[in-house]
Amino acid sequence: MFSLMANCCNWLKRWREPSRKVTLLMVGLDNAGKTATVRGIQGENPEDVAPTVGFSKVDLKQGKFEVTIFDLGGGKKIRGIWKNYYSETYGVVFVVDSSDVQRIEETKDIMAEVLRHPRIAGKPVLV
Ligand SMILES: Nc1nc2c(ncn2[C@@H]2O[C@H](COP(=O)(O)OP(=O)(O)OP(=O)(O)O)[C@@H](O)[C@H]2O)c(=O)[nH]1
Ligand SMILES: [Mg+2]
Repeated sequence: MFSLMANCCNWLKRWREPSRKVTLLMVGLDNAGKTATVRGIQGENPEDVAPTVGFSKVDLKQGKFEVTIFDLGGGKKIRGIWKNYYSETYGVVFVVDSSDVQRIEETKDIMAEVLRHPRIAGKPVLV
């Protein structure tokens, strides 16, 4: 009985907790599949996506979390903006097109650059 009450109290406590805001970044080379992945997460069709010029922002609710995903353009000329988002992000999703073997070296270099950035080092990373 006591354990049932304790469980109910814990559940009520969690239910009353305010939602937590989490910001995540999607990075990776152009054409890697970042936008397609975000679309998949949203339950949308991941095909026929255009290259991202700048960024696109997506807000999702996942349980108690209000998640904001910044899907950043991966083109060479756009990568310079990535660092502007590093300080506010909780973690990074680095999307790799493993079938694009010709650009694996470039992927490795860019990933290393992101991971050693002082505002990213030590934060959660999903590849
Ligand atoms: N078959 C297949 N196609 C994919 C997959 N992921 C992405 N694509 C396709 O690959 C192309 C590029 O995907 P995007 O999601 O636009 O790539 P991106 O990383 O957002 O590229 P930028 O916005 O330019 O940085 C699109 O035509 C997608 O439909 C996948 O897992 N399988
Ligand atoms: Mg994109």
